Amino acid sequence: MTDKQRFRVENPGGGEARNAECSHGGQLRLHVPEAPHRPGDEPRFAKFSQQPGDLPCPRPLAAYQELHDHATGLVRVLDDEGTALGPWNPQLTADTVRQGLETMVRIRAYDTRMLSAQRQGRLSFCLESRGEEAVAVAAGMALLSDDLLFPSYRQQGLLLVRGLSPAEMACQCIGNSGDHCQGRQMPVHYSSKPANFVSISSPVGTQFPQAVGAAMAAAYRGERNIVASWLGEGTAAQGDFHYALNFASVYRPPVVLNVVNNQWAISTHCNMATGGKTFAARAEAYGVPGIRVDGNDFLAVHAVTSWAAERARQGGGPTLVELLTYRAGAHSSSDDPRRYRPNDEARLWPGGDPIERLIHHLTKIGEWSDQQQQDLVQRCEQEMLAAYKEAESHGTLADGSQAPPETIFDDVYHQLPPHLEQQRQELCEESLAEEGKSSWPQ
Ligand SMILES: Cc1ncc(C[n+]2csc(CCOP(=O)(O)OP(=O)(O)O)c2C)c(N)n1
Repeated sequence: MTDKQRFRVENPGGGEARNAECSHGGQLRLHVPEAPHRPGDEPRFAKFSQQPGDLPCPRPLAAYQELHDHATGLVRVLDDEGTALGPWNPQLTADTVRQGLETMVRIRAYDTRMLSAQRQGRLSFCLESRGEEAVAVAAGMALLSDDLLFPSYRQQGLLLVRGLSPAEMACQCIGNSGDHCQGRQMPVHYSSKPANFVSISSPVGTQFPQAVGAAMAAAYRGERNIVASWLGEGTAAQGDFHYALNFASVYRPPVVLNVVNNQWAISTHCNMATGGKTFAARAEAYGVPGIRVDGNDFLAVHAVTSWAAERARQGGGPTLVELLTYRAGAHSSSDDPRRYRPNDEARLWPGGDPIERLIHHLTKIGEWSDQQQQDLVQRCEQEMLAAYKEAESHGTLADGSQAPPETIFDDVYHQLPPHLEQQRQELCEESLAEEGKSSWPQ
């Protein structure tokens, strides 16, 4: 081809700009974002330019246009000195804030215990929420217990807020007889009907349209509960995000849609998931209010969730919330982040650590001490050790504990069709022949 031209691939992260061939005339351009830091680089994060008090707290039924600055800016309550300031301060009692701190420390201790069990070969897989505990715990505390939750796999803190026992959660990860799904779900795909916590699904993003649909149903039936859902910023590049926002924009159901922007989707940096300014700003295109909040500021997350929930309860419809945070742990127990990002990124994140920030705040107002913190950490570690031991009393990976094969048909159909009933019978006969080899309680 004689008219083949070369086009330029912009690479704002530095390094060699890549060239590619095209068969058109002229200089075409393709923008391929690079992560700002890779292993060996010195991370340079800009400090948050927004301060607590910079953004007003609008009335719950404000027009979405009134939240333009909230969608592009950052709602904060705790300043760098640990003082709670500004109109978004939720004015929580010291007891409530201490309860938030305790739940965040408990979930971190749970995650740590599960990772250690996985490393010892006692679990096949697990996934931490380290560094972003405030996202789930503060939101969970701001919502009502009837509100229906459609989380992603990193909001296990919601389960502790809703009173699930860590032993029950650990049984789910082991997939033993104490797991109400009887090992038929992947580890960390928790679900709990009493907690109104809908099962996590493996294909990321499906929960957003489901949550919008559930909120539409709640409004249609005249129920009182609202719905909340969470997904990661990487997942916000999926079609499901936009399907959900479109339905939310048309029917205005009572739903709080949260994008947890923790900077990384496994090894893919968040700048690969949006070419726009912020994730929250996408809401404006749908005529929905968008709010960007410091996700490591427990008080700000509580306040923004309360605001969005109140708007939904008053008939104002959906809100899109972007929680700016940092995934301090690995993506999962199968991931090694040292291969794609600098080791000290988490330490240098301008939003700090949510637990440290709340300790700082409580200490500053005279409601917490070093001794209380030490006691709390010790208590939580002991609790999680005991919970794990209790979970293992229902079966472990090592003892070959597995539900009998014929149970794959349980809880699937209200009435099993005849051909599957026949298959079940055949499996039962095989299981009988194997009797005595299984440690699963019959
Ligand atoms: C539809 C689909 N595509 C890909 C995957 C594989 N996968 C699992 S988690 C993940 C990264 C998601 O990142 P993000 O949405 O930012 O959430 P985070 O893990 O950071 O909380 C990917 C690609 C999947 N489970 N489902």
